[in-house]
Amino acid sequence: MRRHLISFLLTATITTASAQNPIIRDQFTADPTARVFNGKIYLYPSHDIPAPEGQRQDWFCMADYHVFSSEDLTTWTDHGVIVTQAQVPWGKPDGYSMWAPDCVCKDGKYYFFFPDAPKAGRGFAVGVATADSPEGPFTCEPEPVKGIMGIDPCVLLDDDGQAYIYWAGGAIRGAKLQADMKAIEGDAQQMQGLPEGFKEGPYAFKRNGLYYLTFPWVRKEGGTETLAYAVSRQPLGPWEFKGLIMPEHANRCWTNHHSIIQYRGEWLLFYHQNDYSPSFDKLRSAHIDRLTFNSDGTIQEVKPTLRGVGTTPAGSKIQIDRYSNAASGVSSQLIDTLNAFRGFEVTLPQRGCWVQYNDVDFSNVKDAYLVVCAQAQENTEFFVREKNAKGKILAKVTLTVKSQQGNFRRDMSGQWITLTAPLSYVPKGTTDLCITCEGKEVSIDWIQFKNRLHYFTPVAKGTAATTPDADGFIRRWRLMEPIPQEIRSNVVFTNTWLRDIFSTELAKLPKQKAKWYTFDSEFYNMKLFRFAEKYGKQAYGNLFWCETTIDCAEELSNIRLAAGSNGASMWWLNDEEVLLLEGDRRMVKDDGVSARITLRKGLNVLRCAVINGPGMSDFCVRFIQEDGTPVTTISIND
Ligand code: FUB
Repeated sequence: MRRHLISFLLTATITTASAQNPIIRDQFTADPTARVFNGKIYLYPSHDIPAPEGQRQDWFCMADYHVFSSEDLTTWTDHGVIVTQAQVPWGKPDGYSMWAPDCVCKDGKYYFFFPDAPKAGRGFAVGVATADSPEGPFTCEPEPVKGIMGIDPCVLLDDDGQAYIYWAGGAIRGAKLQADMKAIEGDAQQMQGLPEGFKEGPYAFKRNGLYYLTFPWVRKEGGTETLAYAVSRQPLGPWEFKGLIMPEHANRCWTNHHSIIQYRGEWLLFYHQNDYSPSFDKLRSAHIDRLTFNSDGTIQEVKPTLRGVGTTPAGSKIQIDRYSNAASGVSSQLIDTLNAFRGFEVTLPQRGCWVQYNDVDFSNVKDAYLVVCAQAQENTEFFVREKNAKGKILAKVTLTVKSQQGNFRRDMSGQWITLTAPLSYVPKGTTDLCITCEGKEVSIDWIQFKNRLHYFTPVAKGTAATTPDADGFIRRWRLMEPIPQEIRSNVVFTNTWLRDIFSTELAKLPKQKAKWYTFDSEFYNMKLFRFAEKYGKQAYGNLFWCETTIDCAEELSNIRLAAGSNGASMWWLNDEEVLLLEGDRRMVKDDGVSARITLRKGLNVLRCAVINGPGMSDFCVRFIQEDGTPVTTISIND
């Protein structure tokens, strides 16, 4: 039997999207089938594309399938293409008919069911591709499933291991699947008890012993699709029609297509809309909203939201244009109609307007400030508050018109302008935010709570010893508060000038009354100018004394000290000069390397002096072996 291996490695550029609705923000994703595998949500949508030349321009056009996954409903990873039309042995290589798929896992194997146009004949057949992982690679069966002519396959795995397949094509049909999942058992049956009117996209599931058959349904002449459902005590019906899950889309997107899963205790409805293509509804995007069951098993109608589900980290770009709730008059629109994936902005037209964005997680926000991407035509102000329009103020953002274009939309290079504002209050845990307009009209793309970089962490007395990082860089240092220097230009850093100043200052060192601080650097290089900014009198024009104590279990001979500094520096090991980096330098790893030296068994003191005039000061240092590999087996004490 000829089998076709579809290698996802060829196409998998893994990208992530931090998403509300639509959840995938760099391509079109219709007919979203979600499944939970190994504790993660996997999403198998159709992949709408604009029709290439020679294809019908006003119809659905799909050439392949991607799979996406998420654990938090907010960040989605695109695992790349899993099946393409050219790789389906029985499919038309240029059919562009890879409509709504499904994927299920039985006995550790993944079965991906998909419709496609067959090479011979008209209409659609349904194929299966199998894999050992939900991300593929998938291997296509050589023939389509016999007895199924139609679209939108969906598989239900019952508690006893029996699988059922449902599909559409004129009516909704169903059948048992054979144990190998590749053929149906017996004849297909038309599902009974469903309402009159066009139906497609069946999605079946079981909850509390009750079978649910859910489907897009056109309930009235000239209407568009709703999502509806029926229930039964049998997997293949007859069904009792119950009503709507979601009414027609307000913007008249003709199709809707969905799936329903339970994940971490919540029921979720995946469906689609055409937000990124408002004037052509064959380019659609997947959405998620919460779904609620009544105690009698009936389903409450779902109101589509822009916000969708999931918690948004406060440190990410919070797309408040995807709001949970807003005052009347507030609108959300595409930023760039020629590039819809650029996203949306929300406009608050006047004072008193507000927009609410729910479930923002502040647990990782520490010592932060606010960054906003916004624009206005006139001077204005908006506040970021907690919970609602009367809530506690986190930040006040003032926009003052000053750019050459007369607004804030773009700077000279065409980028949106970002502004920052201090925070007067930081909420705890997860909470809702509300933005209130306090002046004239303002449009906002996103807001973000950004933690300040700390560069280094103070080390308390008695803290356990540390080690160099994986590359051997020593990150724990005692720093003396900087000694300001009158240096107008770094051209003075000649050998004799440096020797003179370093020996003078070294002689004074034992009597210095200056304060010492011990830090672990967050980076491989110790950013001395940041230290000076925080603890010194000036950030530029300083001499810095830096020391560290190295504890060696054994003597290490024939090693070298490799250092880089901005600007000049001198290095002593156990009071012996080992290296001088002279001249006006940038900090470069291993810029200067000492002669062979020895780290003795026990404690060793490494000291350096770094001097710089009008520039940012930092240094990095490590010990290297004869062959250039870093020494990492030493301990660093405070
Ligand atoms: O995506 C193409 C077709 O549109 C699907 O198969 C239908 O369910 C409808 O969503």
